[in-house]
Amino acid sequence: MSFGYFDDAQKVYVITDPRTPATWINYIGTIGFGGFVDQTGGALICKGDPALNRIIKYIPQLPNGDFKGETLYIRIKVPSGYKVFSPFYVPTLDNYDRYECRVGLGYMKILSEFYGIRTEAVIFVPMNQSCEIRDICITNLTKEPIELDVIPVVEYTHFDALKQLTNADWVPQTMQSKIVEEDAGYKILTQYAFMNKESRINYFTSNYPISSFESDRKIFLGNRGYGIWKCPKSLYEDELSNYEARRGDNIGALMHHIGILESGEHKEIITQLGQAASLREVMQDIQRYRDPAIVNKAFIGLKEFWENYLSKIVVDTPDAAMNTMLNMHNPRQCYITKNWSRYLSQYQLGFGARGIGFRDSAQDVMGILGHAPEEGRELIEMLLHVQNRNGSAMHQFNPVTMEASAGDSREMEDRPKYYSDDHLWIVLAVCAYIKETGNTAFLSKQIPFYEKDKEGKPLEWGSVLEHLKRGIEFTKEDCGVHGLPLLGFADWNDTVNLPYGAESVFTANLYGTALKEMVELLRYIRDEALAQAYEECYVSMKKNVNQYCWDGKWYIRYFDHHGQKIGSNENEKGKIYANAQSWSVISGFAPYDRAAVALQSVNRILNTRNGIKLSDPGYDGYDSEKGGITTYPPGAKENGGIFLHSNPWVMMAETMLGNGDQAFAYYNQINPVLKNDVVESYECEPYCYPQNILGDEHPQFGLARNSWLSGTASWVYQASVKYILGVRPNYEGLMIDPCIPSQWKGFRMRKHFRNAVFEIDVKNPEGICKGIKQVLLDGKEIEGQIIPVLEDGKVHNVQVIMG
Ligand code: IFM
Repeated sequence: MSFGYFDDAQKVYVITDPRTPATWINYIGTIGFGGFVDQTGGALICKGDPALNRIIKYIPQLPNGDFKGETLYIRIKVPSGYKVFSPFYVPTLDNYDRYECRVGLGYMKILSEFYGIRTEAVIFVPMNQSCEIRDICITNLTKEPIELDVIPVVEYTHFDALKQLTNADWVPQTMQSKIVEEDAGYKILTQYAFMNKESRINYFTSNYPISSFESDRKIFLGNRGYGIWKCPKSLYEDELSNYEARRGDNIGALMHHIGILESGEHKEIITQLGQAASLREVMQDIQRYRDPAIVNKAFIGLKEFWENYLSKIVVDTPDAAMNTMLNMHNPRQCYITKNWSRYLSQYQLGFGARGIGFRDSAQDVMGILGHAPEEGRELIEMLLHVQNRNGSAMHQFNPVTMEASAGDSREMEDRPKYYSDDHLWIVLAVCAYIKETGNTAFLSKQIPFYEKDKEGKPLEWGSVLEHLKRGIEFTKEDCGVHGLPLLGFADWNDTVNLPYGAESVFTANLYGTALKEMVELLRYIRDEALAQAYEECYVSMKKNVNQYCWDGKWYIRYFDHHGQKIGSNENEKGKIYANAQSWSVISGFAPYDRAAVALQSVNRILNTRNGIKLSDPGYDGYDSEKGGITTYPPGAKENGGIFLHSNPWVMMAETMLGNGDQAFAYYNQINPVLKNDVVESYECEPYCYPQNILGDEHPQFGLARNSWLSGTASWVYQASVKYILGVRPNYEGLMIDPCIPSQWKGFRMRKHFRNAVFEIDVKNPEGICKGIKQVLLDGKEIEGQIIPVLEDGKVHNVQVIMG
């Protein structure tokens, strides 16, 4: 059973039933102002900081049919009074004749038909603006005139999202609303807000006369506080109470008497929900966005932004589901994760929960470099600001205050206070940025380290290159008894938290990969001495990994603080971990025969029809020495679940061994597009990757959770574009190195690269997975597989013959 379909031509996914198995969302705006909107029009909106400047209240844990954040009521005048319904289905849950929610690029468009009324609402945030627009068009589809009222409603939250849930006295005593009447007869319902200890104004208004309003939830719902959102008592009165709340649960409800809509007639109502330092500051904008033509222009501006973003890489492969993902949904998700890190989703609800994660964003950024490299650089710079002088990095931070924290390691007193991997990811991100842009000057840019003096001034600055070197040095000096990097609080796998002294095979491989990248970079910028020194570090870590970590059929994952192996055939549980296999291939540490055997073990033991499990078998019961991983039942999340983030690493490893058929099979089995028809058991959105799917040890095998903000987006995008399709930026040019399914006759890609556009046409006449016989650039054969940097602003033709 499906709940919608992909319309690639219109660049939307169309949800056709509002009762999706889980709430399905889309992001609007940016972290500057925005949030997400669900398929029933519910919304969570914040400005600058989802934790400390939340605007409307969205509690994802409530049942799907409950009001969340924002809705719209329409009421039809009938002889006995009013018939009230929501054209968004929630919260009135009426029977609808037609419903469609178009999940677009930065917008939601909900079209519904109830009781002969068609409502079309386009919900978006204009580029660089601090207001959410709902452009609502209401049409009478019946043959009779209908008299109706339109009542949009928002429910505010306290600005501190956590306090809203933990302090039920102070919070309601701070909530205050006021109505402001404009000269032109419009009204603006305002609500006090605060950001960074300064007072602000939330505002809710429309382009239509407001006859009355409500700002108190209790009065709106009625029945002395026992009213419900499904049928708010006050909507059965002619007018709302016009109450300006000075405490309590604040809402904004605006009564619009549309009057009589003749058969076929329509009316357009535009609502604005925004925040500003003062109304005066935004009055011009408020007035502008009352004009449908200006709103339409803003919507076109948003469309143009996305079209430009997506146009940088366009593919045409023999696989329709891959094309659907690569030409829209996957790069869109990369941009969303780049913007929101792990700061705001249905699953992550602000700083303290996660904020911007250092390792997360360093990986996310690599997913957008082909589309928006300079936005990527800005994020890289931000991350470097929270790198410590010793080279390690703060685990997460608030991008507004740049206040950072050591993440979950704060909470376990007896565990190390750093993560062994964070700082190494940034090496990969910086190298990827320079390969994409050629901007080696970036290496000299001075950026402060995190530590500050009493006045808040940085204690030390260093060039970007110096930051990278400190990261490498940190790991080099922080090794345990087997010469492998110490685990710290954790490595990429947040949930294995072993006491001090444990070593990480994953971090050893990540360090090896970072060293490989540094050697290549240093040779390019002609620092041969350091390149050689790093090469020696690489060789020595490779030796340790192969000497101590090969378990016969795969690599082990950790040594614990007693020197015992974890991820070994000797263990009863957690015998094998995927990352130790994929990354020993990616780092180049595994010799070919071991690499092949390790990947076969992954296939034999960890692969399922829904994706590759992170480890097997799952631990069954809490073990305080291992930590978080053992809090999950077997088959969930990191404990034997299908942790999607790690699947593309296996795909990449397979391409490195030339196994295009296997790499693509792994790609396909997690492609959300292909879940569209089985989505009832999968549950999450079929248009973006989730973080995890329950594994085959779990009774709900195949159920997905934690969609949108996951490193899966960036890595599947990289695995598919750079490794399966094999078009990879390099310092010298664009490497063409496909590793595709042998059945493919070829594929095409259009890629913008360093101020030129390349139309790449790959042909596979011999039905192989990997290998290049000939490359023609604008009709002339070139030597090797690297298209040189042309930077001439022109379109070039590249013909590639595999063989
Ligand atoms: O690597 C982490 C990530 O930083 C946050 N989510 C879970 C992943 C695996 O533990």
